[in-house]
Amino acid sequence: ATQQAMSLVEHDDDGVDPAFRADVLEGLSQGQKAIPARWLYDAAGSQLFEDITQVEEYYPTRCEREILTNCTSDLAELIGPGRAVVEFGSGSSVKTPLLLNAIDPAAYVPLDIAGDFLRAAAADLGRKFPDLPIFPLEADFMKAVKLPADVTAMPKLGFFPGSTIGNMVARSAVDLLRSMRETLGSDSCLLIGMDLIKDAKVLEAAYDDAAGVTAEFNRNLARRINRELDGSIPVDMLKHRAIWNDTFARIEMHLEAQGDLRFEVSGHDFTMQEGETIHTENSHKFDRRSQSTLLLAGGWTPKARWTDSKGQFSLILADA
Ligand code: AVJ
Repeated sequence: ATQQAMSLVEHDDDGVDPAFRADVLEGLSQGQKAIPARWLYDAAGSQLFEDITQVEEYYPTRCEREILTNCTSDLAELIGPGRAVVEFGSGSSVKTPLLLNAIDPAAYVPLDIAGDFLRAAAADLGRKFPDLPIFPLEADFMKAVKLPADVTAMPKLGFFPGSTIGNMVARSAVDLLRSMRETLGSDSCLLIGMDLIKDAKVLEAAYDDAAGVTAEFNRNLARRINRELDGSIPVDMLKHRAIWNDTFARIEMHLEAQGDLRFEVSGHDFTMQEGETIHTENSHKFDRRSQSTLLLAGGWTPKARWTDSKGQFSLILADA
């Protein structure tokens, strides 16, 4: 049974999250313009991301699904039944049934910042699992969250698939892992997807697909700014770029000005020179050791690890 979604997200009278306006105005005022990646996920952006998971070049979703399909008996054995599964950034929850079927949980708490998307996905999952109590929570998982009272007594399993942890620089990733541990408790465990370092060509193709879906996903951020923050960004003058940064072991997404631009956002003037970029996302990649280091720094002890048949992606189970 799916409960009514609770919301921990603020909205102004005009329906805009004030943190969005603050992040955009501050981010566009910096030398290297940069906007935090989480603002890519409004309803349109969340849908575009779902479309990305279907394109040939974007391997992570496929690989993670392969892993989840093949490790179900391991998961049943290592995690066991009766846990409350808390999914951070649940999105469309397409991978969730694989996990829920494997471990027989007592409750499911999907947590996402895109409220409408969250509600639709939770209702959908409720139809697939009619006997499972579902408590959707509209929240920014970067902040510590208070879980619904109904699940506080249950042991928790955090589920953080998709390598979303890779969106954060190490220091924020460690903060997040620590706050997850606080949210979930000291008898919890965490099942986390982490993408692996590989050939730069493969990575750049995954983040700049031939059909241009990722480009639309990136440009949607500029459209969202225009829509919600009364902006005049000439979206068609921004080119999508996906660049492998080897020093930081990450793919970076940028929006590059195709000419000298001037525009307004919320009554503030901004300019971009031709070639200047807005940095819109980092997607860090890992190897086995950097994964362990990050998890341990965040308070989690790796316990089991699986990769797909091509060794492109990994799923890790860790104990609090
Ligand atoms: C949803 C954060 C896992 O980094 O691979 C996909 C987002 N950005 N293509 C990723 C994304 C461009 C995705 N995560």
